[in-house]
Amino acid sequence: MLDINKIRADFPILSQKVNGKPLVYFDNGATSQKPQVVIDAISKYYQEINANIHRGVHTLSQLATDAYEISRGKIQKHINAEFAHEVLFTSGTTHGINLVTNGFASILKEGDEILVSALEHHSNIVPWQMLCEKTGAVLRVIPMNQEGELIMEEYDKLLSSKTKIVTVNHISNALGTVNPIKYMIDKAHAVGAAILIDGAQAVPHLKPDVQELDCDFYVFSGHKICGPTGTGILYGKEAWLNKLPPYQGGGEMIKEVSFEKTTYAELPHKFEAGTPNVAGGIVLGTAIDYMNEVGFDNIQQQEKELLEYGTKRLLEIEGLKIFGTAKEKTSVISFNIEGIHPYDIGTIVDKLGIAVRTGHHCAQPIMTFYDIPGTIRASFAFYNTTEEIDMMVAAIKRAQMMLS
Ligand code: 7TS
Repeated sequence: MLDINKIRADFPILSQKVNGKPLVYFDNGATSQKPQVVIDAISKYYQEINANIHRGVHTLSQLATDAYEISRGKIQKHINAEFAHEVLFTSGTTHGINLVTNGFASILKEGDEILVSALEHHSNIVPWQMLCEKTGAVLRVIPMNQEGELIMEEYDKLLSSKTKIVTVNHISNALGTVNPIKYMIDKAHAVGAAILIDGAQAVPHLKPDVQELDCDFYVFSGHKICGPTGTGILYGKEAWLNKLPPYQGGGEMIKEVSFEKTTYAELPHKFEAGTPNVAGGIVLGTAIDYMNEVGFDNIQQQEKELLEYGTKRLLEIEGLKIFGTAKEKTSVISFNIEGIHPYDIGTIVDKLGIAVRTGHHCAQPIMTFYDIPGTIRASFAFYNTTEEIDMMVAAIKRAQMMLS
């Protein structure tokens, strides 16, 4: 069991007041808060070893390079990648997806098909649409049902020899649905298609095993797992990363440059042009260490309780409807209250110290499916408590009284 008070003491921001009220932070789907070890590691890096990496022979450059590569190794181990060079540092999930779609521009032909799920965040829709525009490939959508689950019979029907790549999130940011990705990966491979898993909302809750999953690409952001903003990871199978062309040209991604011809560096450097976010990459390793110290079993146990308690308490509110009632769900609750715009509730509860997200959550097609302008989303992390849920419920009831 988690010692929740001890965990909360690791996060200085959680003891702050917002608008004169104790902060209740339920916007973890947007970004997680940072523990003191992560905050300290950032200043320690700049105080002690700041230097550019993979270049100077001088001591600081070597220290920074070593720390960066040690962090890559930690992430490799965390997701169980076969090789460290399959783990690419990016600026986040969006960057990782764009790197892959950019690479597929040289692979896809007119009439090839890309399957995208109905549950995606815009960052896993728009880059594929841009790829279709470039190549003449066709985007097909794996539909969802009222519960917010993808319909696997429809997925099976959509798959064909025309399918070149499938893209789906591990967990939906707007509804919390956990998708049956192992099934989807195996089915994609059965027709010879590649598959990308957007793990942005999964890695805060679980440890993905990319070898067991056998996915071709797995992307996530560092800032949602207690790490710094501007960090992220693209895992790609070695064979795919060797096949894809570089994303950006520049320093550090080359073997040799002449005006006649340039040859590219080996993995992972081929995809890491320019000076990277050195501090961020190193500290992402610190964040992953922290999450593992807390323990993913503990994290899941705490979040399961929050999901169950939160669902029960929220449903006590008259006229409240939850969107996303999948059997497999993580600690995200999206809801609306009859006759009240989600934005109005969000604004009032903020005045009472409660941070929730309102709107379409960068997943407009889901809102269109339910024919709603948006939802109020409470997304819980392991450092949240049932007492905080009580505070949110009281604040929502107050907002409801004021608005009706
Ligand atoms: N994919 C999913 C499933 C996400 O939830 C997000 C961010 C992204 C991709 C993009 O990640 P980024 O780090 O590159 O921006 N989701 C959210 C959210 O739900 N609220 O704010 C950001």
